[in-house]
Amino acid sequence: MKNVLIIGSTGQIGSELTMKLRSIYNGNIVAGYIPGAEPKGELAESGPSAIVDITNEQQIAETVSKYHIDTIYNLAALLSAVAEAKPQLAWKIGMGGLFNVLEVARTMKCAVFTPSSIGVFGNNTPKDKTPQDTIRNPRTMYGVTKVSGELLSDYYNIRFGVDTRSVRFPGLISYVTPPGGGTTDYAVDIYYSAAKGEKFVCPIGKGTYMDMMYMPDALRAAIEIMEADPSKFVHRNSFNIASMSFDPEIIFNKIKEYEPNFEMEYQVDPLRQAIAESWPNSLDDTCAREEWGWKPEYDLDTMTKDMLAKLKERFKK
Ligand code: AKB
Repeated sequence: MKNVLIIGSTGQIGSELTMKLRSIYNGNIVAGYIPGAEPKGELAESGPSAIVDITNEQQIAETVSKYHIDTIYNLAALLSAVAEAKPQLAWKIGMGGLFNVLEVARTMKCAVFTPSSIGVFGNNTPKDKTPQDTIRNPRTMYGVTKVSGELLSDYYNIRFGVDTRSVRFPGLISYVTPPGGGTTDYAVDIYYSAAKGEKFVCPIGKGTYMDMMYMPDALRAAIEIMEADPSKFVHRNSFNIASMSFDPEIIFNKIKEYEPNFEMEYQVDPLRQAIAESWPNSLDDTCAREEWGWKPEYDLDTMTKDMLAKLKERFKK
């Protein structure tokens, strides 16, 4: 049995991760949310939920105590583009929030998963097959909080023995909950346009490669790393994971194989473009494969078929 608190359960990965955890564990799988972002539908009906504002340590501790939580999934964060508009808030949630979670985990003996991101890398990082251990010098607030979060999580593991684990997520693609405020969001939005039969206006320039991943693989990564035997771990915070890398032309042409009339034009957003250019073209995920058996299941083709089928079904209704 496992009792899990998901902080940020109504966000892009949170809602799907909560449902997945409820389908595999029979303990308390608590959907933590902030007022104004309440769980709805199946997420609200299939298990307990609680108001957990990550900036409020007391609230986290009370929920951990009430539901006998042993694992916290800390998914609260502002994504890269929106964090540039609100850097102070991004720090408060990303770092202040993480500190609160780690303190509760230290005193109440919980394991902690906090996703990191390809955003930890910067302009001086090797771009292709970016290694696990390399230069992390982002110039975005999102990246700064993610690098600091990796360091703080490792510190709590080494200094206090808190079982902290993490993966560096690439852009996550899903037909369930849309992302908001990320640099990689275009790779989700493009499927929505294609499924609705609309022309797509792409904010990221031709030739800009970034790593992406289909949500089912991302959910598996988040669960499998927390279930892994840590005796083989050389790293903890945080592992490169990868499944596919493409630029806007490649995903557009892939969608056109299934939707021949699909059209796209470019209107590059300078903020997102600068962030995208500072991120790797592709990651080397050898350490995750060797240390806990990571292996992706989806590639661009299988993901595209599934995304288009699911979204077209939805828009038909
Ligand atoms: C973003 O674009 O900000 C996120 C990420 C890659 O971490 N999707």
